[in-house]
Amino acid sequence: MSDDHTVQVSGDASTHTYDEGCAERKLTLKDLDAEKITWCPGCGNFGIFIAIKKAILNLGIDPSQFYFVYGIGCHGHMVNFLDVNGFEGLHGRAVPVAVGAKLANSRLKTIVITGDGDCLGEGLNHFVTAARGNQDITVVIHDNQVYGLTTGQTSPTSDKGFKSKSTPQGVIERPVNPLALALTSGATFVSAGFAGDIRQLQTLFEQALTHTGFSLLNVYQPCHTYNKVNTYDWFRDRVYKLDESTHDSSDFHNAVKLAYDPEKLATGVLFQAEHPSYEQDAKLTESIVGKGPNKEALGRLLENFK
Ligand SMILES: Cc1ncc(C[n+]2csc(CCOP(=O)(O)OP(=O)(O)O)c2C)c(N)n1
Ligand SMILES: [Mg+2]
Repeated sequence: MSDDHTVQVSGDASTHTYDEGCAERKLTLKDLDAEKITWCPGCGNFGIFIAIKKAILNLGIDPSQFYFVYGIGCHGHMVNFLDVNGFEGLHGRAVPVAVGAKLANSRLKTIVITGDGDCLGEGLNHFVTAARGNQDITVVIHDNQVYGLTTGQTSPTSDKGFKSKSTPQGVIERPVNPLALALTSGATFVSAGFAGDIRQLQTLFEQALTHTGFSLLNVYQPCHTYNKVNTYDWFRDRVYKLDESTHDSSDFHNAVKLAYDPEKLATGVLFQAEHPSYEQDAKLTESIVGKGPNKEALGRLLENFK
């Protein structure tokens, strides 16, 4: 440990320091592994998982400063695989749990790992409300266009006409567009990545985490087992990277246009804006964790019940 209490953390390619004030330790990708992974071979979840672990090491932030909240689904099984503080609650309720955790302990980097079904079906209202509030959380949607864990029903992002065991004649509704929904709900960082491009995903995750306010990383993710249409090849034919030197991420209307491109899937940061987060606007940026109860205020409250 050096004089200024910095601790060496080594990623697989580089070394970083962070302020922890405890014994020296070196972290590697393996240190972030918990239980044996049970996702199907070829699942897009692997790419997202590796990108997130690499980002944690690369950012050089003590893993104890992250708080992951998981939805219910194959994606949510990451709670068992990533050895970082986490909580898995009710289906569709990951976003409000994360919002509550962030309000209670504003120091935490609070991340939601959710699915297209969890976030945009069961949890849709929470997603919109948190984006409207510009709550300071990062939402990663594992968008495999199917309900994976329950063995392949249609999800809110399944394309019109998609045939599954729940829609044998094809989906009638048109899909929810997560990017456009986030943009029009007030999200201040809206990005998209592809589970087959770990390097770009890592960068996007790091950018989303360092943004103040509501950030979305929507990941185009093949489900090798239950979605035989939106495969790695299908995505590779459609995804392209936004050119950072020419793309103006402050142009809201252009971002909406990109989100609705019927042919191609833009990846990168579609939109980013600086606005006060909910916590900043409501002056709730001081963590209440570790403070203990305000006995005076509590006493006044209890007086009302005498
Ligand atoms: C209230 C409730 N409704 C339904 C279920 C059943 N269920 C579990 S996972 C799931 C689908 C998850 O789909 P998605 O969020 O896309 O995750 P994936 O498995 O594709 O990663 C459903 C419907 C549940 N557990 N709880
Ligand atoms: Mg899904």
